[in-house]
Order: sequence, then structure tokens, then C-alpha cells
Amino acid sequence: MTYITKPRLHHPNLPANDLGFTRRDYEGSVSTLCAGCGHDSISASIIQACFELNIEPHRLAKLSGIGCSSKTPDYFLGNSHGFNSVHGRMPSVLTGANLANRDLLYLGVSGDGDSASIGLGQFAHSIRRGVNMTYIVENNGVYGLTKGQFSATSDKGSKSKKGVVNHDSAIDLVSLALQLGATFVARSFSGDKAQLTPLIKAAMRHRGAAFIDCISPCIQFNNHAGSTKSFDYVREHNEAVNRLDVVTPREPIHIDHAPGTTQLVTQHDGEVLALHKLGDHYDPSDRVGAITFLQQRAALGEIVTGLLYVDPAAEDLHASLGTVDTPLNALGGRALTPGSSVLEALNASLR
Ligand SMILES: Cc1ncc(C[n+]2csc(CCOP(=O)(O)OP(=O)(O)O)c2C)c(N)n1
Ligand code: SF4
Ligand SMILES: [Mg+2]
Repeated sequence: MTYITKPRLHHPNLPANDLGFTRRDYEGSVSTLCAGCGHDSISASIIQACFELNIEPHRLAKLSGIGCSSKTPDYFLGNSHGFNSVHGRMPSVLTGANLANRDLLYLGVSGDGDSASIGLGQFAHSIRRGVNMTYIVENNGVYGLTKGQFSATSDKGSKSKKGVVNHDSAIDLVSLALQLGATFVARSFSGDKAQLTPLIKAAMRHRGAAFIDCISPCIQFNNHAGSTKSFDYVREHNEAVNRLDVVTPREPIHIDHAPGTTQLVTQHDGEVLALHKLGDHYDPSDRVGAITFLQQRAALGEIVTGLLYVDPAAEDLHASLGTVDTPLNALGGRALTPGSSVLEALNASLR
């Protein structure tokens, strides 16, 4: 509850990361979501990922829209920058912030209503532009905050709590992100912290648009028989294509899996993603193959999870715009307003 302050006391021997911070330093205020909501489990994974990555809280900005999912940034990273924007408008606010200050890590948290219904256009443009961000959709297939209407990710034929059948086709944000050119695309399940936490870590270390669609059951309005986003349904139909470890360059890389079952992917900063394949059919560097595989499995009623696609050499929006290395908000007045003669010369070059 917002009026209950979290106790500051904690066990004196809580493990600390390289910066001397404990997990408590990455927490936020007490959650007001329904007890058992999948969104709270995702918050726990975000806290764990930031703790393990040794992120300085003041170097991260968390942004969201409106919805139960978009409320969650209040429940983690209480010492980071935060902006709770308007319904469906998080991506453009995040893009603007990122362009103004490229030195921060950007975490966008959204819902299926926020990103696939009202915010679909914003979602699409931030992905296709390659904004350097981790974009997590906490996908429960309903508008949880407004009491359970179907969202654009509700599967055709799935039933509401009152038994109403959804007749509209679903938008699959993972397939869409692949088509739009996202350079890191994953799907996970709030109930699988062992899979989700390394995916968040890898997404945060990726340069470019990293998208994670996380199925997150709404226990209040979408956790019944007939729903395809319930805990039971996702557990029964989940097909994980791989498991991920993120290995920082400082640590020796020991992979103890049999040859042929582990694929190493080196990212920009030298960090290695160790992908343990669960089936030898899956290649996460093949965008077209990923789209086809998703469609084939969806036709069988399966929900594919894991790291579905990654381009380790991806560039971001700053690279395509050719912005300077210094964050724009750190440039002095002289650099930002170089004077009328420079403007004259620029105009002349365009005539
Ligand atoms: C412009 C606008 N339209 C509609 C609403 C009402 N509204 C608030 S949250 C929401 C849907 C939230 O669904 P989702 O993003 O899936 O989040 P969830 O609550 O399921 O986590 C809607 C329609 C609003 N706040 N603003
Ligand atoms: S209504 Fe659904 S999405 Fe919202 S807090 Fe409750 S369980 Fe979570
Ligand atoms: Mg929702």
C-alpha cells in the first residue's frame, strides 16, 4: 500500500554486489497490485537483473504509460529516474529522453493495452528506429486496471471471465517486433524467473531496441479456463527454445554443456551471451526463421519463449542520426546555439 512505508531495516548480512549495493537498494515502494499478479514477479526479476549487473541506480531511467503494468516502476528502482507518462505514449517520451541524454540506461515498462491497443503506433516507431532501450510488455491479454476488457493481444476464441468469446484476431507483439527490425527479441513468462532474469540482463546490455514480451497472468480478470494467458495455460503450452547466461568479460567463460548445445554470442562491449539450446533446430540469428518458427508453433497452440532473435552488432538511433558522443543535455550554450553565421552557412548549404 502506498501509505505503508517500506521498513528500512534489513538483515545486516544481505549479499552486496560489486558496488556495495544489496537487492534492497534496487527495490521501490510496497506494491499495490493484487497479491499474486504476474507483474510483481516481473518487478522482482528487474530488481534481480539490475543488482546482478551492478547498475548504479542513478544511471537508469524507467518510463511507463498507464495500466497496472505501468504502475510497477514505482515498485522497483526507487533510487532511479522515473516518468509515468500517458496511456500508450511511453515510447515517444522515452525516445525524447534518450536523445537528450544518451548516457542513461532506458527501461520502458508497458502493458498489452498500453503497447498493442492505444499505443501500437508508438510501439512500432520506437522499435523501427532502434531506440537504445529495454522495452518490456507485461502481457496479460486484458486491460487489468479498467477491470478486464479484451486487449489487442487477447487470442481469438479466448474467453473473458464472464464467458464472452473474443472474436478479434490477436496482435503478436513478438512477431511484430521482428518484422519492425528489433535487434533483440525475446518472450518469457512471469512465472519463470530463471528464464526471465538473464533475458532482462541481456536486453539491458544490448545496444539498440531490445524487446521482451512477458506473459504475465492477471489473476483477477484473466486466469480462468478458456483464457490463453492464465498460469495453467502458459505452463502447459510453453516451449522454451533456449536458456541464457550473461557472462561479463571480467569473468572467465566456462561453458559446461555438451558441444553443439551452447551458442556463444558476443555483444558490442565484449559481453558474452551463452545460449543453451533446448532443441538443435533453433537459430536466434535468423530473423526470417524466427518469424516462421513462431507462426508454426502458434498454429499448434504453443507459446514459444526464450531469446528468439539477436543481432549482436546492432546500432541504435544515435548512430543513424549521427549525434555527438556528448549527451545533448550536457552540451554548453555555445555548442547548442553556435550563432547566426553558422545558421546562415547551414541554410546556404541546403539551397
Ligand atoms: C487516453 C486513455 N484512454 C483510456 C484510458 C483508460 N485506461 C487506463 S489503463 C487502460 C488499459 C490498461 O491495460 P494494459 O496496458 O494491458 O495494462 P494492465 O492493467 O493490464 O497491466 C485503459 C484503457 C486512459 N487512462 N487513457
Ligand atoms: S487487476 Fe490484474 S493486472 Fe491489475 S493488479 Fe490485479 S491481477 Fe494484476
Ligand atoms: Mg494488460
